Amino acid sequence: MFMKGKKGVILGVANDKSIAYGIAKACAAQGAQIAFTYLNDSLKKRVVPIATEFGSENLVYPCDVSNPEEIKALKESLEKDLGQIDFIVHSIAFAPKEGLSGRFYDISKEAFDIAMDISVYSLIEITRELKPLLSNNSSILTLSYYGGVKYIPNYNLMGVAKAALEMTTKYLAEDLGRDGIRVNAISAGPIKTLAAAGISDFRFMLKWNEAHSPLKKNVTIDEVGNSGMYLLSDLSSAVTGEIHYVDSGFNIMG
Ligand code: 0WD
Repeated sequence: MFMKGKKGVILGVANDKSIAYGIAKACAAQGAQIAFTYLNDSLKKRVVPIATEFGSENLVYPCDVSNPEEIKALKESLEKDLGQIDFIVHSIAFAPKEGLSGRFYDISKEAFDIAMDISVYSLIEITRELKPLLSNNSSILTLSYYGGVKYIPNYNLMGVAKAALEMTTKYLAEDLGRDGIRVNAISAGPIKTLAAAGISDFRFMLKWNEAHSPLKKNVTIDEVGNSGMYLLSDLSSAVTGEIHYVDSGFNIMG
């Protein structure tokens, strides 16, 4: 029971295919108490049954991270219902469709700002707003992708956002280390989820990864979940600012 006695919040469950769901499953199996958020009413219908599955039916809150008021309200609700927390999972990203295909130089400033706001700045804002609730032995986890390090076809604007997210992880790790708060990212291999459906030719990415990774297979949300549990638990008490690849080893290939 590596998460026994630990309480936390997971943002970014859209359905039971979400990476955040895999992380919730692994943390719950190790004894964590988990609060969940949902983006909007149509996703609420999917998130409530998932929260119920983990005994968290009274710990489900709205949070559209593009709305600072909803982040502030989340802090109030968590404080009331959980008091102190020990972990935060930020499994959220969004880029307008125009940023995920076509010529890169055509991206509008509006699309760029939206992608950076929701996929990157939200990690900073959530961390700042929830920091008063974080224990001095806590862990924050976000999700990245290799397209933030190397060119990946069609990943375009999200690649730039992931590069910014990875550096945000490192600067936050330095800043919060003095408070006993660790900040890490998992760079996951491609997985068929709702968010992935927005990326043109995603099936090709899956096939390419499978064929060219050392393990010759794609990763599952359970595998990402297990690694996430490790980074959120005291098993990784000396690990911070890390971008941990859970990608069947794809990133080492030349
Ligand atoms: O191949 C993949 N699926 C990979 C995903 C490989 C490597 C990394 N990732 C990352 C994603 O970029 C993202 O950061 O993992 C994270 C989770 O993505 P996911 O599990 O693949 O996708 P999904 O199940 O769709 O969850 C992402 C959720 C949103 O779902 P939709 O599909 O409705 O956009 O992020 C949430 C939303 O629930 N989200 C928001 N939450 C709060 N406020 C917002 C927002 N404004 N926008 C999106």
